[in-house]
Amino acid sequence: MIRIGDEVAPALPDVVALETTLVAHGFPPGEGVEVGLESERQVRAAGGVPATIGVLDGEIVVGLTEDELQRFDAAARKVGPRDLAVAVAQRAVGATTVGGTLAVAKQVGIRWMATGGLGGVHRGFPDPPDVSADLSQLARTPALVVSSGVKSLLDVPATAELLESLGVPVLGYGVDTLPLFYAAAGGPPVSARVDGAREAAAVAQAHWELGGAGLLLGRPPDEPLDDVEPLIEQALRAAHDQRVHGQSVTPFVLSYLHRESGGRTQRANEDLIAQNARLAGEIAAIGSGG
Ligand code: PSU
Ligand code: MN
Repeated sequence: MIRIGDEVAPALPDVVALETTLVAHGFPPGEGVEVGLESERQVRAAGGVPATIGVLDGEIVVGLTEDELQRFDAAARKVGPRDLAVAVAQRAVGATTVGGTLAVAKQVGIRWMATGGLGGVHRGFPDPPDVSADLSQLARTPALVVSSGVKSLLDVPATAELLESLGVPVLGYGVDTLPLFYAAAGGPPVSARVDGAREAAAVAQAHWELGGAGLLLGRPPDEPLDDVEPLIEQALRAAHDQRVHGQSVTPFVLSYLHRESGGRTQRANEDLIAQNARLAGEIAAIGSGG
């Protein structure tokens, strides 16, 4: 049921898992694929081996080819941990979220992943009681996820609290607070700061030796946007007024922001995804004992 690419199988300790939801649903039509390919290039440049993961033709593919990746467009199903089996059985094109990708990584033994921003507790909890399955899957998967923290359209302090409850270390990459996706400053405190890829890899290895599972490493974007919050509030209001809910909220809000910011959030999002992929590649190369 799981097909592992030729390049991926022999290199598992160095492999960085990449997701397909951001390819299919995180950017305007046609643009997500380039973001995914750039992430792969960044992982390679840093000495790691990328494995972009998704569901295709009744199989879970670990290490999609470029041609295969082209099939992950807006028509793809968004696939979290609960949706993997159904997507396989129904032969859907399934774009895996962070949670969906981690569930696959767990099965095949991949220890590293990169994304833009982790999902979490949506603002307004418990009405609706919308909490991303990224969190529960991270809590049960021995892998380190590099991201620009938690997406700031969420309730980031509540998400940080829940990660503590779940026993997930929240590390800051050279910072003491969790990055806020587009913004670097103003987030809740991290559980520990690490300075450099080597220290991040050492903490992850120690956590796994102690029977721990997932870790989050928050890397602040190199060129943060600090003025997006009013637009986020506007986007969330629009989502509410248009009765957008469940899995559609995040893609709706991201595309609203990309459009209404004149492309600024889109460029920032592309850049931070590439930066996170590079760092994950660096950590994977070190973490495997290099
Ligand atoms: N990071 C981005 N863009 C995205 C995502 C992450 O820069 O679109 C995706 C990831 O796949 C993450 C998902 O798992 O958003 C969270 O969706 P939800 O809130 O519905 O769980
Ligand atoms: Mn949700």
